Amino acid sequence: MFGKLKGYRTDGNKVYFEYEGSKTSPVLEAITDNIVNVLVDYTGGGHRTRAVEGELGKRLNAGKNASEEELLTQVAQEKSGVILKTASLTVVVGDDFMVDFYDKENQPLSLAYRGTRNLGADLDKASKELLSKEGHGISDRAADYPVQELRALDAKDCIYGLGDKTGVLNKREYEYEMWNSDIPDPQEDNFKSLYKSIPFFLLLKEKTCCGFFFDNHYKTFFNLGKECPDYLVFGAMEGNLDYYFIGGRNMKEVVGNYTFLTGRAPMQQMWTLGYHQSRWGYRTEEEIREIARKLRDSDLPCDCIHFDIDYMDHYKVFTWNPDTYKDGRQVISDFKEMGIKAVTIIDPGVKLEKDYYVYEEGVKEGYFATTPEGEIYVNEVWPGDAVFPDFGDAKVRSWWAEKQKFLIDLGVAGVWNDMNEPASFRGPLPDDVVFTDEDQPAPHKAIHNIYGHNMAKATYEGWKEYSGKRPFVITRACYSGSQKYTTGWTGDNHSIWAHIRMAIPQLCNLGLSGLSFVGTDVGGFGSDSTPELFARWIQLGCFSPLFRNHCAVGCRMQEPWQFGEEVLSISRKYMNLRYELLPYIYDLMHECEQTGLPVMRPLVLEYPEDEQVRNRNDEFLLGDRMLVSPVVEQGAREKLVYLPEGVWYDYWTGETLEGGQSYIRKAPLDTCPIFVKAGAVIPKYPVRTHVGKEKDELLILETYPGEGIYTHYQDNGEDFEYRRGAYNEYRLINHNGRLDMEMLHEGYQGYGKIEIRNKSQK
Ligand code: MIG
Repeated sequence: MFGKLKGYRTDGNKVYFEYEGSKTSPVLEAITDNIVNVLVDYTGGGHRTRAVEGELGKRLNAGKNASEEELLTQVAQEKSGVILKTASLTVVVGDDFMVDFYDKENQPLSLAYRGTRNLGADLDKASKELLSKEGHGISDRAADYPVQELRALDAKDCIYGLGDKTGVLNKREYEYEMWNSDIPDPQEDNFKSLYKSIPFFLLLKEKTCCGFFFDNHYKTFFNLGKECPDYLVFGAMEGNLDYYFIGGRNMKEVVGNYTFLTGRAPMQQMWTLGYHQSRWGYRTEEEIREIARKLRDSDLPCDCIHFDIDYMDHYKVFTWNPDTYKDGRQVISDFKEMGIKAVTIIDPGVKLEKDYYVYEEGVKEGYFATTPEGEIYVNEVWPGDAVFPDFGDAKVRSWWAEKQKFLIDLGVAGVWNDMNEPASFRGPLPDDVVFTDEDQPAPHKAIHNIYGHNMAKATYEGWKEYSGKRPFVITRACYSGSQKYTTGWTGDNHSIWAHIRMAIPQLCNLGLSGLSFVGTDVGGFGSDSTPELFARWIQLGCFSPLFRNHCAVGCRMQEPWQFGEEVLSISRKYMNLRYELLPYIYDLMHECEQTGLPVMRPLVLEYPEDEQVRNRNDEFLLGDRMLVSPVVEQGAREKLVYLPEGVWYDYWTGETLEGGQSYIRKAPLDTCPIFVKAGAVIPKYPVRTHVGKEKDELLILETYPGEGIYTHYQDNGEDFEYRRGAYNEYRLINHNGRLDMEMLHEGYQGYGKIEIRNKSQK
């Protein structure tokens, strides 16, 4: 539809193209050496990015050159088209706005698709009606989206990322939509969307890797070789074609560059890495106190109990139920004595009730979304009729930020944001409900996918300002870039084997999508767990960045002691192991803040050239040196484990195993197979009931035979002092168990004692 390329002009790092068949001039802009933005400004509004923030985001949204540096080393017309070069990329732009990306060795990273579109045949209306009588949902034939981009696929290409989607790790051959959705049915592989919209994917070819971030927060579509094996297509019904092509020398660098653009998850408080206990349906203060007592009496480590909607007065946010939970103050301070923090749930829906302060304040200031006629828009959620804060307005965000004081003053330690798709009981919010998108009104359909993002941002800003600590926010809905503000959990899974299996690719893809600090509801949210399923899920939870056991009211109770002695002791074993591994996981979070690399990694991220790992759904790496291969099949007492190249040690037996092959490993109910790479150093703490009990007295360094370098990070685990230099960094060089230690940075009190433990070779 663009036709022949007529000409181009440059403006700094931007190149505008003119086509015979199109009034809009597409623009390419080098953002860094490795990131090129492609914009076809159909709306005339330019960029409206909410994912890229800070100075970069401001410049993009203002239509200015994103970078002041000269990034384009060459722009020249040649036979094949206009050639743009940066220090790392070559881009060729030709007729019909075909854009090809190459690395600096001229290896193709991603080429435009030049063939015809294969839309296939559509069903006629009568057949559709007949099928729908028995309840078959017939999805529309892949629409010819007005905003779309087609990229060529080679036979071996794999695709990863896209946030929290269900199904397998490699998204090639599948189709997805980005539309934040709360669907209570058990999530299946064929679900097109879940709660989060992260329109970023990695395209891994045999030798190269690149990424595409389609920054359009209307509903967007991704068909990844399903429509036709020769191409992938992403598109939208509205908005702009506004995407970032992201290069890098390998998969890790592409993830790094995506998170450079959209931001990296900041350090969390150390205690947030501990075990969290939760349930919807701790109906009274007495019930929740009993849980805390039981945790301690059962000798289980725990740092936090979550207060679900039960604690609120008629589900009114920023209130406590005076009958069942009093005012919260006493229970929170008693928990504190026990080393247990309280995290409370906060939904966006504000109860429509005269004289309820949150409602009255919002009405007075005009903080709620309205109908196109200007009346406050009402739908139903837990409190009954409810209204929706307009988080896209900075004033509303400051108000919401200030509301957090209510919780902070009571001693609450963090906030869990739920229902922020936003979910609603009386049908979905209509497309035209009026919200704000920063500087202008915007219909619901334009802001839906960033509603959770904006709510999390408001919450984060409130906690940052008023608590003085690193804010701990957990969200259900979010968008690209939300990792700057919040951690996440994967929503309402079920206590079924299919869902413990799903957890691994889902968490791995979230990590590749920038949201590193994530977890599933351990044990499963809906349905009833079995002792065996729970034991296996605790093992997986032990290695998930966020380790929270949570389940739904009405389902089988799911605390570790509900399944008999054997499962209780298995739970204790893995919860204790989690506490031993805290400094290792903390180091990974520090690495994540620096580089954007996730804590929990699919094997393909570390070994992208190994074809054996490109479709590996049932194991993962914690960092780059610990491989976890959980059992996710009922009845299995063995596990087929694949180890990538190199030498590995069985964590439990010490046995040496040569990589590049598979092994059948014993996995009785109390064993989750774990392997550590030769030369590794794993920092550990002694087992403790909660973080902060014994303040960093002893550090254990577990060394594995071989050569390796490891950097260990230490700070106060609480606030932002580390950004002013209050941290230590130790460089540890492992020569077969002999450790050389060097201080790379010294800005915090050190350990009382450092103990080296050589794991010997068997
Ligand atoms: O639809 O607050 O995903 O974790 O326990 C129910 C009650 C609303 C959904 C969340 C779940 C939470 C539940 N909430």
